[in-house]
Amino acid sequence: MTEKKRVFSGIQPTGNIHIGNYIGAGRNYVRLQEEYETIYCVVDLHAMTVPYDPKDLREGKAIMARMLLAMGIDPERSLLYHQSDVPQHAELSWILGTLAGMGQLERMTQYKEKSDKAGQQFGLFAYPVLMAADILIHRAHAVPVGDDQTQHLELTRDLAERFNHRFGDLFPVPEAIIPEVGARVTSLTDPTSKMSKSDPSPKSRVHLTDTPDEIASKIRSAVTDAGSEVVYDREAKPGISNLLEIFSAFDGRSIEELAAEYRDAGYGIFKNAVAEAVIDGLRPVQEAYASLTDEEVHRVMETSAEKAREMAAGTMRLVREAVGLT
Ligand code: ATP
Ligand code: LTN
Repeated sequence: MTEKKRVFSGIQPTGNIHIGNYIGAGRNYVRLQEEYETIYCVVDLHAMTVPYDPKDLREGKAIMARMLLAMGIDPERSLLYHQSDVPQHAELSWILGTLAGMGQLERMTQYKEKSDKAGQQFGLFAYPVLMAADILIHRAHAVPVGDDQTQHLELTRDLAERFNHRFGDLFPVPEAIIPEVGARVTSLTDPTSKMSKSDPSPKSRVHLTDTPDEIASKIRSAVTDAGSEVVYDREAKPGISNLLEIFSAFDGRSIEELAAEYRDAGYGIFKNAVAEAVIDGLRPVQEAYASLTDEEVHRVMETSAEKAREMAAGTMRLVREAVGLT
């Protein structure tokens, strides 16, 4: 029997998860369980790199864990745990930090964007190194993420190669798994910028916990483009194109098919159809979310963390040996 390849991904417990996170990353977490050995992590240490309130972090962790299970992460097939429960992530991060170049870290787009708001602190600067450690501690082969994480994945690959070259082949060089449709869902109020948890306007995004009325109202008021035809053209029609991507992600039909069907329907009818697809697509997730108990969620997180610690300790034994610590 050939061994299954391993997938790892992380998601921050900051703010309320939105359909961009779901389409860009979360849905792939669920799908990949069919084919890969899958490990998912609520990256609470990463969430501390921007100003936050400890109470919100505690709540955010519980909500995110519950939401990931509601989406369909199956504890029989996947590990799902909180990053800080497995101390080897931080330990490996230190070692990888000795291989990371300052210049490369200074060029990280996310660092440049977030340090404007969060201040220039070391945690935010070192963020991508910790992300590399998350992936490499499990010697993962593939990492499902949205488009915005490509640069961080590139750094992870560089660090893996640098480590292997210097200390001997230990890490697979991981590939990003980026969806063809929905890798960069954009804001409903500004279709040229990314849909983001940190956007001050809640109307800019649909949360997975929004009621059907809220979803319909946000999609109906989404900023659209001049003209009246429903066509897919990211440059000329960013608003309509974004809605077509969201529609296709939830409905399952291709963008071409949907654009052909709604071409002359008018924006109003088109938006109602998009809203309906999102409401229907989120219903099972919302039902599962409501029916999970805190105890169930807690149990999964604890059991998985225990297994993840064992696996991570195995990698650290090899790393310590390779770098000369033992
Ligand atoms: P923020 O937008 O506040 O920076 P975030 O939502 O990007 O936060 P995470 O929660 O860590 O940060 O993202 C989880 C996953 O969702 C990542 O794989 C990321 O690439 C993906 N993702 C985030 N926003 C989008 C988006 N608008 N479209 C597609 N994928 C996205
Ligand atoms: N940086 C990612 C979250 C993240 C991650 C990871 C993703 C932290 N560690 C490991 C994949 C693999 C983000 O901001 N979305």
